[in-house]
Amino acid sequence: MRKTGFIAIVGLANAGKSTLLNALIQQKVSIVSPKPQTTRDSIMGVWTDDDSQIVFVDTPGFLQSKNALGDYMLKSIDNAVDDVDCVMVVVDGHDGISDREIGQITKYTKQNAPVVVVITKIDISQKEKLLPELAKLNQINGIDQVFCVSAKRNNGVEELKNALKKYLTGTQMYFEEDDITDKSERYLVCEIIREKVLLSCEAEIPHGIGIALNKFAYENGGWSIDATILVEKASHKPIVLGKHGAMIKSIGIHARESIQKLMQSPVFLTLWVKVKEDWRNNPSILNELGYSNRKKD
Ligand SMILES: Nc1nc2c(ncn2[C@@H]2O[C@H](COP(=O)(O)OP(=O)(O)O)[C@@H](O)[C@H]2O)c(=O)[nH]1
Ligand SMILES: [Mg+2]
Repeated sequence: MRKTGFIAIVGLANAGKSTLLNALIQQKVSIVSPKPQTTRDSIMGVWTDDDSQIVFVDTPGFLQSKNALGDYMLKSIDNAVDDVDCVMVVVDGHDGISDREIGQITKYTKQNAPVVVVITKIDISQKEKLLPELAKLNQINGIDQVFCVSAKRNNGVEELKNALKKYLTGTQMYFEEDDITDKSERYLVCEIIREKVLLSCEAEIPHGIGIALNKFAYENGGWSIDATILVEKASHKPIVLGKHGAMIKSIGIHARESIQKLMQSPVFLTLWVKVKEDWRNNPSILNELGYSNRKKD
């Protein structure tokens, strides 16, 4: 019988949580970009092998909520750390450990689940700087283990995964053996498109974009997908479109490539850009895009 359980992945925005999740399960389920607030919702990544099933719950980074979407993101962190077998706090080793992180880690050590700290990005961290940072963790009582990894280079990730198995307390399988996430294909398709917009457009478009799927159908030997990129301000639309439509074309090419990989069949992708002012405070649009404030059951 396999040991099973849930492990929450928490930490500051941009710490490297989603990259670590993808490395742990050896599949890309959570999108990654250099921009903070790339992950909006808790997303589960599932690892199943001969002796265990680990359900990792990736979360948006800790943030100062400024709108209804921010409230939703914070709520999804609380829901994720509620009732897990272990809380894994991810820290960017290259940035050093901030007081805010020390505070968060201390808070988690006072809750029920064991706390593990993972220092990541050691591929770009200097050893001399890392050691004093590690010393800061020694001051905190109740951290069960500390690991140093590079998720990007896949260094130390297998060792981490094996070490995490000891925290699993269940025996019930939560997912099928070949499941990799709790999210639907429709959700992953929208996330891929959002990732490509974040990666393509520079700082001008911070995080105010949403993706609405108008069509998702298998026809004529491939997936026919039609999606709208929602922007918050009229001035953002020409940025996403680019000069003579060059930007949206490039977003489309990259998105199609990744979606084809996900769906394992040809993809016909049509993208639109629409201005929806202040959509991040509009309950009906938030709901339509899947950011509804449901409680974990
Ligand atoms: N060099 C390096 N960069 C990383 C590593 N892990 C994540 N990153 C980068 O850090 C940025 C934020 O990563 P992401 O996983 O989205 O962070 P999240 O906001 O915590 O989920 C991205 O540009 C990643 O490519 C790592 O191990 N090494
Ligand atoms: Mg993330």
